[in-house]
Amino acid sequence: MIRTWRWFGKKDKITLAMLRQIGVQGIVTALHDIPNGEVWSREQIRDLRTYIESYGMTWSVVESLPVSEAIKYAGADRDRLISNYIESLRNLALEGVKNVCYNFMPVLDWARTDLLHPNPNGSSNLYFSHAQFAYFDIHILKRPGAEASWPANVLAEVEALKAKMTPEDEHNLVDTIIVKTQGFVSGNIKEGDEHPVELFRHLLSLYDGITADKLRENMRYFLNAIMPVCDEMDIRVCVHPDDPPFQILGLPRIVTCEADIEWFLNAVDNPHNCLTFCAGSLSAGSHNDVVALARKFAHRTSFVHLRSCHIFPNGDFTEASHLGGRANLIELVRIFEKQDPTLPMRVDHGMTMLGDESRGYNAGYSFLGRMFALGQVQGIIATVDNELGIEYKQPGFFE
Ligand code: DNO
Repeated sequence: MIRTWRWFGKKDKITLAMLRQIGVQGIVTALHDIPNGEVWSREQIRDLRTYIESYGMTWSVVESLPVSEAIKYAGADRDRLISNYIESLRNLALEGVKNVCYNFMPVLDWARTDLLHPNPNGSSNLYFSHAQFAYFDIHILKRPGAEASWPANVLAEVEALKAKMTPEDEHNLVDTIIVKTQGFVSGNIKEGDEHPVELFRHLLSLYDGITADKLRENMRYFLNAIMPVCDEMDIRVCVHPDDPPFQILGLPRIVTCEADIEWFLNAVDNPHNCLTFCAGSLSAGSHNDVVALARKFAHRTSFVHLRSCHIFPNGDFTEASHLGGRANLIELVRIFEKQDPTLPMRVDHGMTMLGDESRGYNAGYSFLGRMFALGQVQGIIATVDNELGIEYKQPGFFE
């Protein structure tokens, strides 16, 4: 697999010169400054592409070309937004960038409740607590019907939390769930937005009456509309699974399991309609056998995220070591390397360690923690390549 790295553009504190030293071959990025729904011009794309190439790397994958909410809930201007999307895809392809990740999660992209959950070894990882999330849902967001949507054991934990949550804890929980995890992935709410909770409530209301089936129809409509440009320009678009892969906040989520993946691949049965195989997101659901999913869907995967989760008995999950957890990265590398050794792969998230915490990196996107994980994954790839008789080259060394 091609070793890639999610990089947030020229303002990223982690520079391309740094990435070159640690074996990164390809870059995963987006035009983060362009507002959601606007066209990415050819010039802007070229500028970033040539900058990446000046460091001897290529722009391997776009993550993400965001799908506007109105496309997901079928708002009045969805056709205009889809035409803009098509134009951006064409401009990307004209500049040679032909692998494009997106997601179809309504309102909230990925969800976590703690960004610095301590590990026994003194580092920290991201964490999702059902009770904390339910507390946010019931007592902060005050979503109608929220209480009825949580099981009794979680409600009991929420009651216990109620006795000890301070206003500061509540502020941090809001910041974690709807601000810090969202803004930098082109989410709806950014640092500095006023009244994030009110804004969030408004966004949720846009989905009143949108069932999972309606959302599926809207995804099919979107995919059918973009396939012609993908066919013409040979662009692979790859949906990112929902993270976590279960329903939250009463919103439908439709890329969570084997049946869901099968549905969207068959609904628009075109080799350009692909999957981002995010082992981390999929492994956060106890219903998913990640290795079995990889075996089944490797042929329609155009981008791989390597990460692994550990699920606790109460359903909470944390991000595990890249060599541990439920995902079995060693077997995944075997499957994907056999499928196509040129598939772009990025190490997803990593421990926050050895000072990462004070450097202001985006949540989950530490430098030392991800570098550590990339070192581990490069070792797996080199070993698997040796098993398979594929030549492995570590870039950046005299041969
Ligand atoms: C978080 C990521 C997601 C993902 C996007 C893809 O770290 O897993 O934000 O990149 O949803 O569109």
